[in-house]
Amino acid sequence: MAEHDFNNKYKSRKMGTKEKLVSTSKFLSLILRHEPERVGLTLGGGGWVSVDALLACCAQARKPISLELLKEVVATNDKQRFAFSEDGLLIRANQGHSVSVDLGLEPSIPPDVLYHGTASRFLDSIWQEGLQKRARHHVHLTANLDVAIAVGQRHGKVVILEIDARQMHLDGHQFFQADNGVWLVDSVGVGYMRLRDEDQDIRS
Ligand code: HQG
Repeated sequence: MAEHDFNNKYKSRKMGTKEKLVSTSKFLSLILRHEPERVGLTLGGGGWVSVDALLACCAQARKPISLELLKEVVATNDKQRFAFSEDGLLIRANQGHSVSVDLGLEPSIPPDVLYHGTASRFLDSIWQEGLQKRARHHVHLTANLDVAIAVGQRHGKVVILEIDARQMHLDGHQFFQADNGVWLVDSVGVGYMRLRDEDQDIRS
């Protein structure tokens, strides 16, 4: 379900708990990453917003979320998309923003190899331009092959690019690790990647 389909789903009274958690997560992604103005919110420094303000704005916009549900979404989210501040008063999306946000991440040394899952139909363009961040703030990479496969499958027939992160780092490219473990870079040049062999455990 696209984030934008939340409205219709949310109205359904038949929603089970898991479905409610998923649709609330999608709605929170929409608000905390892309369109905070949809409920009259503005993201503060680091992408943080007051939990009280978030809940009040959602209620005002007729998309009420209880504090209990919010806590459950944050705790159970499959990709740890959201985080509370230590005092629990603020909340933000850990990564994936399209609105301008400085997450305040410090550069980190990446593992030697990282993966990027994408769709085979994008390969021609990727071999021309390298990996570009598109609508997001960064290109997203992962050390976990299964995660890369799942991310690529969202776009079509999955292919996995193996990124020579060690060499990129040695050449001065900055890597950041989001709070949920995703690795973020500005772009990846063609010279740093190769297609992972198809006989090496790719599920399609
Ligand atoms: C592709 C999810 C053509 C790129 C995941 C990708 C991730 C190019 C698509 C996070 C290209 C952008 C990000 C080029 C890049 N030519 N296509 N030169 N350069 N692309 O969704 O990495 O569920 O913005 O390969 O877990 O798929 O949102 O990026 O296929 O961490 O929490 O352009 O989104 O997290 O797609 O996914 P996306 P992504 P969430």
